[in-house]
Parts: sequence; structure tokens; C-alpha cells
Amino acid sequence: LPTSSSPLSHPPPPSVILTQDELKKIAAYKAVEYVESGMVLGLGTGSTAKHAVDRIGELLKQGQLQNIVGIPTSKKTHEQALSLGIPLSDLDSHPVLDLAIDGADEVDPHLNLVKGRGGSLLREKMVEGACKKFVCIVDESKLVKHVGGSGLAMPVEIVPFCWKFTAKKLQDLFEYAGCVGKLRTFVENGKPFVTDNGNYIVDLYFQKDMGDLKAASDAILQLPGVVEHGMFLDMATTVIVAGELGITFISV
Ligand code: ABF
Repeated sequence: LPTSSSPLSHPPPPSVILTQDELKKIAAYKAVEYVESGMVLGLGTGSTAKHAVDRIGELLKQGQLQNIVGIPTSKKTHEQALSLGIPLSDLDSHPVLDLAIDGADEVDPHLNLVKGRGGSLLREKMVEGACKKFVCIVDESKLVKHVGGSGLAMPVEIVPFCWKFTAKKLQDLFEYAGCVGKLRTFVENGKPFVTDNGNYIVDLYFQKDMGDLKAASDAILQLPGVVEHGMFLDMATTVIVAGELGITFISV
């Protein structure tokens, strides 16, 4: 038992418990250390990526970064970057980007991501698929054993035309996985959520490990009416995880 002379007799002060948003900010600021002047950057969407975009704007304002071009992954990020004075462009003008920094909803042990619960998955996948390096930034709550393991949605962007038909096809496809498919709606008025691209989102809830994710991805994308899904497979080059015990870098 601790005695008065034992170091345990004076327990260390309670560690500072960081909030989830503070962890997100830590991961975001660490990712921005990869940014160099002259880069063409993919600017992510969501509360974690927001910190990264804010930091880039701050460094530009301080003159610590110059000649940055940002390619936003959503209308919301476009507005945020504009307000920060970040010069913006698009994939038509910059088909190859140097670096993208973006958040995720889930990260599995193989760096497969679930993204798009914010509804921006299509533009995120297009931008991040065009980057030489994609740094994903998360707090530790996003780590899962397998895709769908959080019990939360894996979003699929579909065209509005006969969306019930497409949603049923998706659900039938993954019935073996106990999958449930729900159209994402605006709670207050029950109208469907509409993406930046004018499409709808069906949220799939996997009740088990899908196993071969590439096969699952191909099966989803083969369904007429499906535009894109929120599984980002083999896309992240580095995941920066901010946790109570520090920052972890996971690279492929
Ligand atoms: C975005 O970040 C989306 O793909 C994803 O849904 C979101 C994660 O949200 P947050 O960073 O707010 O936790 O990239």
C-alpha cells in the first residue's frame, strides 16, 4: 500500500481531459504541418476538417504560407475558405492535387474509411481521389473494428428518380448482413436531405462485418440509380488520430 514516502502517496494531478472538439483541433493542426507553400490542397468538410481549413487561413494571413490553392469538398467548405481569403479553384483547373486533409466517420484497422455522414461524400471522394496524399484527421472515437462497426450509417448517394426502388435494391443486396436502409430526411419537415449535387442519401446500417469491402463497393456501384457510396477504400495515405494519450500516425 502507498506509504507517506511512496511516490504513490501523492497521486499525480488528474490528467486534463480534452473535449472531442479539442482532440479534433489537435489532429487538424498536426495535419496542416504537412502543408507547404505553393500546394494545391483538397479542403475537407465536417467539424474536424473545419479546424484544418481555419488553420490554413490563419497561416496564409500570417504570411507563413503563400501561393496556396484550395479545392473545396462542399459548398459549406467553399464558403468557409472564401471567408478566410483562401484562393479557390476546382478539379477542372487542377486535376492533380498535392494534398487533401479531411475527416471521417469511421476508420478501420486497414485505413478503410466511412465518410459522408455530412452528405459530402461525392465531392470528397472526387477531390481526395485526385490527390497525391490524403491525410485523414480524426479523434479516437472514430476508430472501429470494421466498417459499419460504429452502428452508425454508411451513406450512399442516389438519384432522386424512384429513390425507393434504389433504396430497396440496396437493402436487398445487403440483407444477409442484416442491413437496414433508410432515406435521410430533414427531420423538421420530413423532406429528403438533398446533397450539393441535387441527389438524395440512403443511410445503410450494417449489422456485421461486410468482409470483402471491395466486392461490397462494386456491388453497390453496379446498382442503377446509385451515384457513390461512403466507403473510402485504400484512399487515405495517413490517418492522424488524436486521443487522450496523444497523437497517433497510421500510414499505409
Ligand atoms: C467529412 O467529415 C465527412 O466525410 C464526414 O462525415 C465528416 C466527419 O465529421 P466530423 O469531422 O464533424 O466528425 O469529411
